[in-house]
Amino acid sequence: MSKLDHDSAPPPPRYRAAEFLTSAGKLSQCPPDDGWEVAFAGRSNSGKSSAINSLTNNRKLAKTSRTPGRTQLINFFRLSDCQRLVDLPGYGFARVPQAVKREWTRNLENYLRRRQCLRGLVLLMDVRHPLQPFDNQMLNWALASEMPVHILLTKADKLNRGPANAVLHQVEAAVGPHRDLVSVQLFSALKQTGIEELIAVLDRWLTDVPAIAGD
Ligand SMILES: Nc1nc2c(ncn2[C@@H]2O[C@H](COP(=O)(O)OP(=O)(O)OP(=O)(O)O)[C@@H](O)[C@H]2O)c(=O)[nH]1
Ligand SMILES: [Mg+2]
Repeated sequence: MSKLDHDSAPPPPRYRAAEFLTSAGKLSQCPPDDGWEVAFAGRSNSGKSSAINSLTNNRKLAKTSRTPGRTQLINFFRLSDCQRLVDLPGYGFARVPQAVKREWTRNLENYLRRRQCLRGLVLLMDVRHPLQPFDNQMLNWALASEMPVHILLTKADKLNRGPANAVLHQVEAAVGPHRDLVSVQLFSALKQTGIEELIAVLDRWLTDVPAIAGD
């Protein structure tokens, strides 16, 4: 896509119109690198597929599973001709063979490094186990490449309000120095809470027209 195509923003995305587009095992299998894309990343079992299903109000869209490591491919969901959601393979599941793990990591890194249309990363963490080593690795990568990150503290229904808010404040404090790039919220796919807050962030990213040097 030429720079001129970015001059006007697309309309607000219609999440409920989301459709499965394609799965990619590697970068070369991804859809054309144009328009606006937001990716959901996080440890295996953190609730990525469930969050996408809540957001799109479609329980069958992204496959969810009690068995970690269910989503092994990069899955693309189309919102419009120029806007997509991406369900990234979960990370950090011990029972997957080392060679397979290395391959996932390579594909994930390639996607994150090279995908020009990526406008932001939703980073999901189980509210009971926030900021694990992989989460910090993803955060550091995003900060280094100035990629905006929105942290979803998932499965908030597993904690009472007080303890859940305590985790929220703890994570907010940890990312505080990077407030310009990183935001945090509580989320529950089970109770359908936090969806409006998530949509507000995604609407912004999926319609953002980057300033073009020289304009
Ligand atoms: N209680 C509760 N369980 C949830 C919530 N979100 C997801 N789960 C459960 O957590 C498990 C994993 O959810 P998935 O959405 O498949 O997780 P994922 O991050 O896509 O996992 P991978 O595809 O393996 O990377 C499933 O059993 C879900 O039902 C939530 O908000 N509350
Ligand atoms: Mg999944």
